[in-house]
Amino acid sequence: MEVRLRSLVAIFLSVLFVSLSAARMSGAGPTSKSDTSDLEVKPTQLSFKDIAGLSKFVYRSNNDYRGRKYFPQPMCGGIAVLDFDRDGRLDLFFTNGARLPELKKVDSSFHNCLLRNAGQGKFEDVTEKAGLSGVDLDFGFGVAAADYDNDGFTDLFVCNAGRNALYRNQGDGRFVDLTAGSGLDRKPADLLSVCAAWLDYDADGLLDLIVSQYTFWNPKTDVRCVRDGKDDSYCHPRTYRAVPHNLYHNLGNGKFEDVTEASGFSKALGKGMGISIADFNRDGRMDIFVANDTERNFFYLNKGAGKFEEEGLLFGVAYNDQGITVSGMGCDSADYNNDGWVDIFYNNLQTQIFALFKNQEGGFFEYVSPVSGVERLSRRFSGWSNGFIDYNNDGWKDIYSSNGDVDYFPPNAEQHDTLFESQNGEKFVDASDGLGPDFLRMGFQRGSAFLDLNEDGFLDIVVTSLNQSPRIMLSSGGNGNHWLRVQLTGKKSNRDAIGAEVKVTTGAGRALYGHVNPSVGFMSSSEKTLHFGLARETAVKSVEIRWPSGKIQQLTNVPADKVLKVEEAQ
Ligand SMILES: [Ca+2]
Ligand SMILES: [Ca+2]
Ligand SMILES: [Ca+2]
Ligand SMILES: [Ca+2]
Repeated sequence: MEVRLRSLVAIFLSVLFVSLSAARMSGAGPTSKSDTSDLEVKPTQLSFKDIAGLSKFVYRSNNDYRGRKYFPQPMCGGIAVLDFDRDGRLDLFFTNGARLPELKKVDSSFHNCLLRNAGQGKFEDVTEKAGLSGVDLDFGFGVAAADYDNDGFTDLFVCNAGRNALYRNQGDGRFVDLTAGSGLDRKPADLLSVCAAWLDYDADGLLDLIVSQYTFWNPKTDVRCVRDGKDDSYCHPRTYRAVPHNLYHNLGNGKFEDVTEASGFSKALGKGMGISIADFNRDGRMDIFVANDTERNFFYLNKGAGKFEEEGLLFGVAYNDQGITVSGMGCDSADYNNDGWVDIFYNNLQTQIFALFKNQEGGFFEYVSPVSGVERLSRRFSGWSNGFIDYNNDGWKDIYSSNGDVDYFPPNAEQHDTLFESQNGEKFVDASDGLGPDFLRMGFQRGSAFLDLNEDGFLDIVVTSLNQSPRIMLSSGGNGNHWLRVQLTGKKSNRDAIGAEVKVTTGAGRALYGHVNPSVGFMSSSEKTLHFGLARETAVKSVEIRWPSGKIQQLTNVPADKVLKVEEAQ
């Protein structure tokens, strides 16, 4: 009965949509000129509602800003999405800062936090039980979630000012810190690790790890900078030296080998922020993009046999179109124009222009911020985390950015998030204003992660903001568009299937592309499930999977509006 009612409602909505579209195309109807342009700018009216208040938890990102400024304070509040207890519901983990200059988590306001999803939009703080408060760590930044030992339980790697931490999920609700002796413990003192990403660069089925390093820093060597001769300010990054990023090869049995030197990573010195993983030139090997802060960006092309070559300059992603460096923050890689080639986005500070790079068939990237509208839309925002998400399920990936300036100087220090909606895979319009007051909350937004929290087929967003409660924003959904979500489990490939590529062909022949890469945005890990918006289509002709092992698997005639679970064929 209910199903029938829903179908009737769906039919009614489709008819309404078709009539509206027809009216718009013919120019008929009573709409004035401005009404029509409004319709064109915001064809859908989704909104986001913050449900964090439904749950009792004390976590707020705490960067300990109390007047005296310390260099890393603007970077606080990493997020990971993981189903740590495998009950089918996605849980949330947050990183946190430390007391300065002590550089210690002196009380619980600095603890990291694990929120267990109890269903019905409610979360339960299980940090203590899980052993994840991080009391023995210092100022935390990014977190990378993945099952590095292929036992079916998602593990965590947490980046810090001091030592980093590898937490193995024991499968009984507890995590154990297994960093000591793993090979991930040999980090030089004071090396500030910002982000990390898991990938299997040699396709041996074991997830390897890249860590973006920023510089050498500690509270004693922290440089004090002053603006206009009076106010303490965050120093320009040039105050600190650039360093190489680190690559670690997973040897199995909880051991990692630092292959920074052998892989070629040690040659490029940067100030690492976001990391993105994709096979950008489609040679079957996973490559790595790292956004650097005021240094050129790095594009590590995987040459096979454990070797990488940094070819950012050659591929056109090292600088912006004026050949200058910007404050690169978070980044994401996905195919936003549905041509089968993975593109790159990163954000940066106000006036610098967010960067959208269109992949020209694996040969080079074209800087399309000006022609796509991203230049005009991003000019007044300082962005940190971000991601390509098809929030309205029309089959075109939109661009989300978490915003807020580095420093606290007005005007335009506190900012709101933005969502640039893709019109046709080429042009973007700013849809932020229509997304509701929770989406538009002002502040210093930092980490972000995407997931379908309530499993309604519309992507939800979790965002941290400096010294504020995080927002857990549910999408209203309900615009009548259809979707398909694809959940992959590797057998020969890494169990998380990180690096797997999926091509969805709809009934009408439209091709959509995605690849598994939880390292999205800044300091954060999003869900691993791939999400495809199908617009008005209800049928998928085929789903083609290219596993990291190289195996190809195809499914045909897949129904829409469901999660398709696929295990790698043996
Ligand atoms: Ca595991
Ligand atoms: Ca490997
Ligand atoms: Ca879209
Ligand atoms: Ca949802």
